[in-house]
Amino acid sequence: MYASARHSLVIVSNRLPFTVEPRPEGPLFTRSPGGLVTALEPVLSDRGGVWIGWNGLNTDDAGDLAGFAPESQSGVRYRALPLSAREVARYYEGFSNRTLWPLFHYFVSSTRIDARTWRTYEQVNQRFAEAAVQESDPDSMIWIHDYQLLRVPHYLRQHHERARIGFFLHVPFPSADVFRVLPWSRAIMRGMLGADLVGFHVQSYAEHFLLCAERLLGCEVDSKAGIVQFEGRQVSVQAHPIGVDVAHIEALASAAPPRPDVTEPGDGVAQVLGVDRLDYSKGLHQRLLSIERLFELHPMHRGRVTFTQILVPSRERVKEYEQLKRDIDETIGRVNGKFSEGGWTPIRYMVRSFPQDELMCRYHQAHVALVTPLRDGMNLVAKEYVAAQVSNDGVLILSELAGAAEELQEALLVNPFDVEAVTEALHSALTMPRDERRARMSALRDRVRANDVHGWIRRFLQAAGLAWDRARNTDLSPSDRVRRALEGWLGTRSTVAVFVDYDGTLTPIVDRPEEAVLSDAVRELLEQAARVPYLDLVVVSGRALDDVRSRVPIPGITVVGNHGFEIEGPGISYRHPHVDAHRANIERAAGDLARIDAPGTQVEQKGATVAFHVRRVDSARKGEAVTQALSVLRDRGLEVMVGNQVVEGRPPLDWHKGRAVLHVLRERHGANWPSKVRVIYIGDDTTDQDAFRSLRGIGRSIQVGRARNGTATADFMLPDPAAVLQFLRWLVSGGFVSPG
Ligand code: GDG
Repeated sequence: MYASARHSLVIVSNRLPFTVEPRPEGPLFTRSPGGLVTALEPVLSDRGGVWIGWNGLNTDDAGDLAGFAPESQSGVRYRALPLSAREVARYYEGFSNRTLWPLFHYFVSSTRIDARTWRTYEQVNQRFAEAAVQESDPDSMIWIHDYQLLRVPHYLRQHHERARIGFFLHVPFPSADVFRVLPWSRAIMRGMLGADLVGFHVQSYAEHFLLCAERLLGCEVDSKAGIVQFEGRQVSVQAHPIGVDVAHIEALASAAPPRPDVTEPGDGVAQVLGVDRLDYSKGLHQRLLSIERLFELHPMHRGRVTFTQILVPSRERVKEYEQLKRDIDETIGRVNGKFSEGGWTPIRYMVRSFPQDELMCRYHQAHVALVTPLRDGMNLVAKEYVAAQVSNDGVLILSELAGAAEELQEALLVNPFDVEAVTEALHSALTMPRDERRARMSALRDRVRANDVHGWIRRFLQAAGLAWDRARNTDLSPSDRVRRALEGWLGTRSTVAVFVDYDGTLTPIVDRPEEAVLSDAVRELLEQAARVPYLDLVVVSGRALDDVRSRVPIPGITVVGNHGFEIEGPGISYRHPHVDAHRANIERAAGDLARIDAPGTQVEQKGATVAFHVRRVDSARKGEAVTQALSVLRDRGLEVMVGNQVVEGRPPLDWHKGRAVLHVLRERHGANWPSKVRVIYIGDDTTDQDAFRSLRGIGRSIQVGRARNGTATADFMLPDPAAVLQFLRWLVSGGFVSPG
């Protein structure tokens, strides 16, 4: 039935698809209604496999029953993961529902930050992963669902590097600035990135996630392709909007009695319907205020419109939900008290669950559906209402902050916080001509039909299989390799000192040295780096100090110029004590070099040192020009360095970039800096090799591009400045800081 049917399927979700009630005659299992369950079970039975989850009881109250699941039915096995009362309180009610749920729905101020609940969440996620390992074979496809299990992919990957893992988030993934409020945001990113495919309802959630991978972990990200390079694998990140079981809903709705037409005055009472889990994200309070405003601003609807709200109780042990229920009771009482007349009550209110056929019948009967969550991953009620409009009638009012709004553009889209706008949308819906209703609804129905829940499952599993193939077929990118090698080492000190060369490392090599300017991306990153407390950033160059300063005008960054003879930065102002004694000699050498007769040469007088550039000299004459320069510099008693398209003369003092680096470290962090600081030096030039040598064993060095003399003295290699940028981005992101 499904394309990737050859591998057995393991579904891992917080809840199993049934409730259990202890009864004296034995436990009573009641299957949960809902399209996802009915759509997944045939796939499970077809492929063979198991569904792992919690059965809703806890071991303290229910003992062994908390680990109980019904016997296998039609080839589907369930495995119940028993949780203690304390685990339920901390993992489920705590971290899942008091931390992740509000944060992911942008209720930042209601988000609890509690390290104890996080620890339990970790432990329970680990147990889910262990159960999945036990229930799967090496080829199984493991599909993990939702925000309660964000760390499970990581634990599974740790156990089995080649496991096939898909993860789907049913709630929104918030923007990076909101997500990083969570002290464990990086651990959660690593958790989700354990999967081969990370799926979201809509593109904007996928985009938020990709940005977080880049910002928080410093991963290389291809946003267009939806690929994150993570620990040597390519993780696919995609939008897979969930659908509903359209055919089933249509069948139930078609069996319902026809809906009365109420377009003309005196036709009867128009029905407006709301169906939600009792949750503060669903915008219930604002919705009730919109109903109240409707009867105030448009009295023509009094006696002619009834709003029915169905509320399914949920998370009753979480305090915020009790308060919400009280507020709703109060508001409904007030509105009904204000407007009820004769036999008419404006708001009808039912707090309980209905059988699915009855619910679909109510959808069908409703002239208008009011779906106004303040934030919602998708919102299935909107799609179910559309599917139930078998006569292509009915008007959907939908929050633009629900994921469903991305697909259901023909609905009346509203901002759910704008009470009067919702009121006006209601008025338009109730007075909308039939032609417009039909035009909108038939377009919506086409959309909902094209992506039903069966298609969703098929596409997700196919995409997860492809993502697994892709993840396996890649080599590590160079900067990933370096990161992986340094990750553990970096995480063990509180400060990281990063020395980075300028030309050829931060900027690509150009023909004229004065044209080497920082790109906006590098400059922004360095500015960011300068603000990161654990980073000590130092730019090192053979250029004169003032020259480097003017190219890197970023306060807080230390600059080493003239191959180390000049240093300036917070708390340091250094000039080699003997350098001035050689100044006149350097000037004379510069004069001699200027007289070398070869078009394209360029002499750079840098005060403490002098450089003779030959990049633009015709290749036939280059060798001769270099030989002449070498003899001029030697005649002047200077130490000579041959770099990339450049010959340099400097005072014959035992001083170089390596010694300058050690000087900076001692000045800044004290003589025992190696016990406090991790040091990385990144450079492309021959002169950088002095620093590589000085740091051997006490720091790590990275050669950019091929080493000029062919001997690699650095610990690692990066191909070019673009890879350096990626690597620095990762350092700035703190991606190596250990989780927890
Ligand atoms: C999460 C995300 C995302 C409601 N009352 C009854 C009943 N229901 C069913 C509805 C619908 C489901 O419950 C509610 O689904 P939603 O999508 O509206 O919301 P959440 O529960 O918050 O679900 C959400 C969803 O996951 C799927 O990915 O869309 O954004 O928050 O199917 O029909 N069903 C029955 N009786 C009721 O009284 N039988």
